[in-house]
Amino acid sequence: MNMKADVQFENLKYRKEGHIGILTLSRPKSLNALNAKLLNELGDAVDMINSDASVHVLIITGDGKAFVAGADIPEMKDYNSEEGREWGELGSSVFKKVELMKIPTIAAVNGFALGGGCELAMSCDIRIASDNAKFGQPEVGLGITPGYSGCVRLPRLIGQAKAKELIFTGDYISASEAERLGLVNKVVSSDELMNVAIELAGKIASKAQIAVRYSKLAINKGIETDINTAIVFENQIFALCFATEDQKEGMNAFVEKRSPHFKTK
Ligand code: DAK
Repeated sequence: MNMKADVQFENLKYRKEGHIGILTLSRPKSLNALNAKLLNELGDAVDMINSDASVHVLIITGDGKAFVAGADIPEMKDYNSEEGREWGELGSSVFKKVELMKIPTIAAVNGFALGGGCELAMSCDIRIASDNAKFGQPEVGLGITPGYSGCVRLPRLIGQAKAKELIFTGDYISASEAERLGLVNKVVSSDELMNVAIELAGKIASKAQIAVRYSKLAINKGIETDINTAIVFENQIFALCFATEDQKEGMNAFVEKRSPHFKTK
């Protein structure tokens, strides 16, 4: 059992390295399949991390040979439609929480990212994959559709045609193919995965955090809305930066030819 503050987890491990939070999904005997217990814990962990101002970037990864091999098939197989609805709402709300975290999130995909696992990775801002990772939305082979935004996020990331091919066939793709399609940012060896993810997180954590978070907000809102509204929103967000100490510090440091010391203020 892993314990942090007053939150206890059975299926998650959580640790911090400086300003970086590292959350590991840990049901390795079931390839970290998402059951109700794990989904509830993931939601609690996100709440906990959201309330910790010292965490600037979150990395989500998996224990063992999978990132997440999907939703827990034995757990859901006998659900009636009401139970299926409740369970679907639980997962959707947790994934939405991940997407809406104000801090940047990085999925360090260490193996299978299938179904709900691919959807969890897509709920993160950036995906780094190990070269043995596999991605796919195999739901139609189980008689269901992707239910945690696969039909929504995958076409936005890789385009409709490829998303439809992957979802209609249930085929798995390699990490390098996922990189080629724009589903993952970078592929590295398994040994290097966490180092690369931590290095990337560290680089982000060294910048002005309010500006990083505003940028995330402007990108996410911009994608959801029409271009003119998105540009107005971006302009408002840009203007707000001038109310921060970090903007003064960043620009003064440039003029004074020194490194900035940001305070997230
Ligand atoms: N659920 C539960 N257990 C799983 C699992 C899963 N998704 N995937 C693997 N496991 C378990 C296996 O049953 C096995 O357990 P034991 O038999 O040892 O007890 C253990 O993990 C190791 O798996 P394998 O022995 O199969 O390992 P292999 O390396 O041979 O194969 C594999 C790895 C990933 C290719 C294979 O395990 C596999 O095909 N797994 C299923 C992948 C899959 O179909 N995933 C998609 C699940 S569907 C919804 C929203 C979302 C969803 C549904 C509804 N609503 C809004 C209502 C999401 C759906 C999904 O994600």
